[in-house]
Amino acid sequence: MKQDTTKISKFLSYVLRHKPESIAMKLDADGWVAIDTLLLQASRYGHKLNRVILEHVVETNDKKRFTLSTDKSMIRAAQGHSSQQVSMTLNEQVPPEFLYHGTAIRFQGSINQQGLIPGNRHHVHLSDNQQTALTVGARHGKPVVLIINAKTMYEQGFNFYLSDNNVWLTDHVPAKFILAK
Ligand code: HQG
Repeated sequence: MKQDTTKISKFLSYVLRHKPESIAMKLDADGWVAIDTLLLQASRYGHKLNRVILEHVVETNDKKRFTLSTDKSMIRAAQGHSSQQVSMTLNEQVPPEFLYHGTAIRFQGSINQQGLIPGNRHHVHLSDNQQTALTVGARHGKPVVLIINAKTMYEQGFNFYLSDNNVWLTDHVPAKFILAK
């Protein structure tokens, strides 16, 4: 069951963040799609999925990656989009004094030069705690946690956004705002 839910979660991330067109589906600009449409298109493309399983995956997802609309008729990915169909209205917030970014030690030289850049995603992803950042960094190799002077950035005009699942997002973190731990 755990394996199945992980597989479905990965499928949902793929179609709701990156490639809705892979199952001939369209997202609206805020990333939403009707669950009925998703279920229909998923089954047309050979993915076994129904509403009960979908809601189970959404509820049990370790990082709350997916959000249901209040009436449970729509679904979207909370963050992490690369699809050009999506330009989400972001929830702008004042950040805490420090935010954290976990990365691999081998990226540090390049980060010191360029700062943090979004790569394939729409934003740089930051966490409000070091443990989460460490886990995020470990996905890429031997991890290091970078401390970001978020408050100072904010005071200098950088915008910060908080996703549905509490990931902090910003466009770019210039190197001068990064302190290595
Ligand atoms: C690195 C997962 C070289 C950056 C996680 C990271 C998170 C640079 C990698 C979410 C760089 C991009 C995001 C530079 C940044 N030079 N490397 N100038 N600037 N990088 O996966 O932050 O499972 O796109 O440090 O839990 O690791 O998708 O971003 O190592 O919340 O829900 O480039 O993805 O959540 O990697 O992870 P990623 P991320 P999900």
